[in-house]
Amino acid sequence: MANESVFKRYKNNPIITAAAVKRANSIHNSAVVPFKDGYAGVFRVDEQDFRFTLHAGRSKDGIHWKIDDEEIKMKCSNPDIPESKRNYDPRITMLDGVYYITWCVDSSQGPCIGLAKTKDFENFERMDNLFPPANRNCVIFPRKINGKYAVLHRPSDRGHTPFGDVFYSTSPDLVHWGTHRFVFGPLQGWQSTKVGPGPAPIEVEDGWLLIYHGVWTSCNGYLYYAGGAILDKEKPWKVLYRTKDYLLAPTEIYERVGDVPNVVFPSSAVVNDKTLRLYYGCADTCISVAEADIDEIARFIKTHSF
Ligand code: BMA
Repeated sequence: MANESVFKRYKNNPIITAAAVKRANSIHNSAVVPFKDGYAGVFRVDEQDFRFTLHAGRSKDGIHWKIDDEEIKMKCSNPDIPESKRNYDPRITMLDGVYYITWCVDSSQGPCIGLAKTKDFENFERMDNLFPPANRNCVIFPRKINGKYAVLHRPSDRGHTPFGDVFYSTSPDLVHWGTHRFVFGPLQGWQSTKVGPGPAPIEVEDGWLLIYHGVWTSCNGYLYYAGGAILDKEKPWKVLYRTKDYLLAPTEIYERVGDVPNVVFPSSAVVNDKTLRLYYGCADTCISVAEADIDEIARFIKTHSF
């Protein structure tokens, strides 16, 4: 089949633009979860003074959103937790009724991983940073694995560098992290510069379905794509399948044109019945969704694997 595509974009993309938030320059790579009888989210807003801030939002249908104009003010009871200069690219995972947010914190020493929790998307409590610099992406698995909290993350990135590999780490308490395992790094083509985990992995029959971003360097700069992998259920650092072909590429005008052109940045996924709805940032400017049957995604990954 020519130009085979598993994901179908929503016809009214982009679903969220800077118009949704006062003082926003752009709103993009953001995290959404089912919440009560609708959805809630933590959104990356790049403000008009170019501070990057996190804002809470709510929606009945996951498409039409009410996003707070004010940034989230996190309670922080530990004065030793370093202040964050910029906050961006959040992911959310729900564990036992608590929503954990991981995101990239720009510290004086470089990008590192912040951690916070909420039960209601109104009160947020900042926890200790999950990893020190340099680390730019992190997402928590939706259940403990072998009795431990587990994450996928992407250390080794001081700015735009030609290296950036995905690692797996575990913790007994979300504070102390160890048993670090290399999962995968860049490979030829659209994922040859760097890769990073996207939405929280989803448990499927064959393992953990991970949607990730891959970056290619053209003579005109970086291009961001979405790919997929299936990781072993008990040893998720073992990659069972990984896409040679991308799942989603920047092809639409709103993905091609914006503050950073040619970017699709997958950051959260919601599954309803068998349909996976992917939320992704477009050209560092706005947010779109695309949907696919979850079995079809798994089949595509398996049949288009290295
Ligand atoms: C990455 C991150 C993302 C961004 C992408 C493209 O390094 O900073 O937030 O979408 O670059 O600019």
